[in-house]
Amino acid sequence: MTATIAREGSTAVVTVDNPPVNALSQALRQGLVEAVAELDADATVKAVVLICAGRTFIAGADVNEFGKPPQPPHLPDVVAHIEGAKKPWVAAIHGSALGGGLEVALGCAYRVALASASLGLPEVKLGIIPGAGGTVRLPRLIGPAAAVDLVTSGSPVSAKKAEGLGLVDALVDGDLRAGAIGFANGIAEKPLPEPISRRAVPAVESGFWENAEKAVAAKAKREVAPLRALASVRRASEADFSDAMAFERETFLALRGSEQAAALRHVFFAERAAPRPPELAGIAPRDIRSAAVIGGGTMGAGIAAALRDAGLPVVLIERDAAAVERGLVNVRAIYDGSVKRGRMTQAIADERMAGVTGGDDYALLADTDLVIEAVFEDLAVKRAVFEKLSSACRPDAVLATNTSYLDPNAISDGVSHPERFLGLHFFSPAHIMKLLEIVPTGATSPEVLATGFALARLLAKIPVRAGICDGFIGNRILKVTRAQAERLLLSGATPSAVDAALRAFGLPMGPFEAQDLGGLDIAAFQRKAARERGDIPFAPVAERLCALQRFGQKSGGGWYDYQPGDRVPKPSETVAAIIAEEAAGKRQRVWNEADIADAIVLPMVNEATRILEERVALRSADIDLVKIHGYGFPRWRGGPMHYAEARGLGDVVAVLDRLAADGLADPPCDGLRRAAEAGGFSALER
Ligand code: 3H9
Repeated sequence: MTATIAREGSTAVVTVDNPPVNALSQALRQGLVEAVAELDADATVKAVVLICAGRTFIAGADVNEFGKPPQPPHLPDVVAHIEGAKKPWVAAIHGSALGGGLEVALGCAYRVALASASLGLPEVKLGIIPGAGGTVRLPRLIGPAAAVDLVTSGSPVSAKKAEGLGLVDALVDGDLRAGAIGFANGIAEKPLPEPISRRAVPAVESGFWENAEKAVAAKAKREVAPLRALASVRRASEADFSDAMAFERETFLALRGSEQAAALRHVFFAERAAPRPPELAGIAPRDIRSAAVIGGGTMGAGIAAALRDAGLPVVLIERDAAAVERGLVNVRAIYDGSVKRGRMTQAIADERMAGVTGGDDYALLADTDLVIEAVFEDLAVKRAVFEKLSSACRPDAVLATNTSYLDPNAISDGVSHPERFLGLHFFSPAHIMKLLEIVPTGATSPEVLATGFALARLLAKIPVRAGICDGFIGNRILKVTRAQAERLLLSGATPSAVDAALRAFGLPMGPFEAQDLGGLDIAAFQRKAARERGDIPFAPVAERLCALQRFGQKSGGGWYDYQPGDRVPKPSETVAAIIAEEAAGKRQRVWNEADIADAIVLPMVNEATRILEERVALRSADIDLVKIHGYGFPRWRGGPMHYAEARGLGDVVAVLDRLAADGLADPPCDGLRRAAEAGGFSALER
């Protein structure tokens, strides 16, 4: 039974119990309709409390049902039944009331909530809009402006804020069930409030909708759902209830079958699968109650802040007192920035900072549970750090390297108790970026690997297990992206054309703008190391720019020129001249946006397929998460692997074959051809 009824005097309590998150499955929808009918018919019942078992109120429609034909009773009808009930229903909210869950609550006569609860309509994050009256009832209850915010952002609000908006009638302290029953008893004898569907929408000032449309469009870029959600709220504010409901439902159903919704659903499930690799099921992680970071540069300071934000006390170790001081200043700068941007109060920043201590003596780490090394990318330097850690730390302390290019097996050579060592590859800025590549060595124990995943959960990061190769998953693909971008320059494209094409594809910036922002020197350093290993990196133009000290924005020029104090990229004659020299004698062609995007994105897919075949990544969805959370690949495209599958792997192979024939990309690898024949990458996931 997904909805059961109990009696508390004249109040009935309907308890929804549909783990894990009380999603509105067909059985639950049916159960709610039956509960309304039963309680309407029971003259002893004066009011009804709708409450949920488990960790949350109803978290929405069942996303697993989205690919299938809708089964009756449909949610709008369920909500209408509740709204039309003869007794007042009181939604008692804990955890999250999201999507269809909030729509059910809007059908209730009243809503009460624990202060810790949150309420929202996150549908746009799944590429859809609310489909059971959310866009129609919300403006009637809280006014169009607040409704637009909630519906188009998809972000939930706290119960306290919801109370201020009029979305929640009362906050309950302590026992939600008892508080809700008390509330229900208090309103049981009052006349039923007017159903939200019959209320009028407050008027808006002139120009409101036009301004809202501009603001939403600017934020949504090429995401379809937010503007459609806005249109639905507008319709709800301008048309009668039933007309607006029909408009909302039609839009919901059309978007549900869209490519963007499929991509966003793919990411939704990938994000939930990532923290729980099946091979670690049942393996208990080690306890992490304290942490240390070795190295207080940009990366180390960011990692320290990430650990501290998760509530851990952090020790920052540097070479000497002056370096310790610089490291602490770097951490402080992160918190100052957060205060300035309004992300935290000064008091919280001070409290966080008070939990970060610095020192140059490894003896401070005698009782630390986790140490993350983030020193200079040099094997000898890193090995020296781990030699000291081997003797300074407890034998069960987890030791991690944040290397992005070096081989963790080589770094851990000589570490005592090597089963406690692993790679934890953070992305910069480490306190903000969601991605964490977790890289076990041959010796890492399952328990320590599980600790890496548990840490990711603690830090609210998306963990992806990566095998050992040059650049792991993300940077290995990035190398191909950059090489492709230069190939295009030598065949007739310009940096600004390439960047514009990738932005049009949906990335926040193109590869050349991104290099100018991050600095060309880091990649140059990595290419030097690669050459020393016998590799032949392809970056003819970037090498010449570095030789001219054109390292990007920080040196006043890189792929573009910059005016002093200005970050606006201007096409550079110097760069154009270098490109022309390097391109001399090579076949030139005319590039359009779509062809440029193909010539960058599809070789990424090819390299990612090799990564999958070599089991450097275990699932193609993991690669999607790496690109979305580490490199700005548009979420609404589902990541490169989902994009390739949705487009058709046969087409991807054909385009790569054509590019390869013109010398503009590697031919498709065998794995990609096999996946194309099999109809998907799952054929390569063993
Ligand atoms: C909607 O409602 C449309 C309506 O307007 C119109 C209808 C007509 N369905 O996140 P967690 C699973 S659209 C099915 O790790 P947490 C999830 O896959 C929906 N399954 O937990 C995972 O499964 P597993 C709008 C769902 O405690 C397990 O639950 N609603 C759904 O960290 C635990 O998930 C949303 O978008 C679902 N809707 O966070 C809400 N939700 O264990 C999406 C979760 O097998 N959900 N699962 O891997 C969330 O934001 C979080 O799950 C929540 C709990 C905050 C509720």
